[in-house]
Amino acid sequence: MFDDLTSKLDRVFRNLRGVGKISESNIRDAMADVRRALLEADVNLQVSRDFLARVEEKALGQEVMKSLQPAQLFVKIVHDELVALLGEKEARMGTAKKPPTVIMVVGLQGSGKTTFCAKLARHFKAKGRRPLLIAADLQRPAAQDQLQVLGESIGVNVFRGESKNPVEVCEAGLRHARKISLDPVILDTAGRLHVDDELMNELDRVRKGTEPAEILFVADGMTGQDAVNSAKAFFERLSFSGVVLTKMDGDTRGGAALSIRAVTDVPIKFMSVGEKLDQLEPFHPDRVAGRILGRGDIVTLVERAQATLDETKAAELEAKLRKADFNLQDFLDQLKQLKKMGSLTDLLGMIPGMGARMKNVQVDERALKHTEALILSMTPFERERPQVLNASRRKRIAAGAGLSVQHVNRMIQQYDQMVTMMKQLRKAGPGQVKRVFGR
Ligand SMILES: Nc1nc2c(ncn2[C@@H]2O[C@H](COP(=O)(O)OP(=O)(O)OP(=O)(O)O)[C@@H](O)[C@H]2O)c(=O)[nH]1
Ligand SMILES: [Mg+2]
Repeated sequence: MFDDLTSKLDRVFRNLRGVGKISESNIRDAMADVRRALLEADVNLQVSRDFLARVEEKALGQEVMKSLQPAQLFVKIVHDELVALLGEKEARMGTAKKPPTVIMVVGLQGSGKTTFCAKLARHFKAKGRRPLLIAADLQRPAAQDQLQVLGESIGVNVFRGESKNPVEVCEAGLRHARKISLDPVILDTAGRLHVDDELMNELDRVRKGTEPAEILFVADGMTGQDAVNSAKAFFERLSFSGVVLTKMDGDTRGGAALSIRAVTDVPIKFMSVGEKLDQLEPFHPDRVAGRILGRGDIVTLVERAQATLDETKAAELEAKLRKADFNLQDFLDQLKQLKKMGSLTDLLGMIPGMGARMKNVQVDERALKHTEALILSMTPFERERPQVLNASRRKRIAAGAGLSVQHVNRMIQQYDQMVTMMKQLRKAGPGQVKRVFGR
């Protein structure tokens, strides 16, 4: 997802880090590079202009140049503005005052409506609800069968009407849902290649007949600005309440994701990331921004560091997190620093590449004390060069700390794992993000 954009932005930030002392012209160069990256990602021109203006205002206003970590602060400004662009907070789904809640799904042909309807039904079913899918696409002969097959695969009822009129099918389906208490009711409507009056009139009639609490517009994330244009056209006729971005698993440049919210002012509610029915995610603007920046959630990590440690310590921590060749003394220091900031497992989860790997690594208080005792019983030489720790040295260290050789071995193993992950963090580029998030 966003691989290309991610690597371009990464290059901008790296360049900025590379210059010794940052000047206003460095910032302006960086802005120009960000601008190019956004345009190449097919972000709407006006959206991109407004975005850059806000970043520039903050970057020059917040005295990025005078800060201890100018490049880092610049990244944070870009991140915050990306989050704002993507919609700030996670948007909730509307519910009807009186059940069932009707969710009408609309969009262009092939955008992924039917697949999304099934995913959404699965999502609600997993939460203990009893959804009903209504096959209201009567345009294509196979459309109802497609929904039926998907519904059966997830054990969700699919309503197919006798009528040839989608409005009547929806109304009959709704009566059926009321009778046997199914909720929510998801309407899979027909798509067209282009927005036309016939389609819009039909959708409008369905809307009047079912009074949906939510109308979700499904936009093909692969199509960039085209998705934005069709969203605009749909919105004018059918003021929908939420956007769904599909095919975000593909090689999407990011244009649709970054522009659609700003252009329509409607929140993005879900993101589809594959053809399988469990590949649906509620849309979290902050996490998506983190992914675009190829950083897992390291921004939160740095913020937390800033809140807990002083600025110099935070800078040290950042540098060390990015440095793969740190020794056992650093290892101990980091464990102690990190401990101050909150649960270690939680923190490690924010580092790209760490979360999944650290699952089985126990970093509890007691282990921390052991680690400290073991490292203190080493000579400075051994702390600098853990590779010299042969059997007899390990035995001596264990005895010195009042622990067993197994403790030493386990500690070294953890250290090695951490070094490996630090290396991953260092090269955390787009490929990495893809691997970490599995898409
Ligand atoms: N890779 C990927 N493919 C998807 C995703 N969502 C849907 N698709 C595929 O896109 C194609 C079209 O999906 P449909 O759900 O049939 O789209 P639709 O909007 O209902 O199409 P019409 O009913 O013809 O208008 C199918 O081959 C889906 O498997 C996604 O998130 N990722
Ligand atoms: Mg369909």
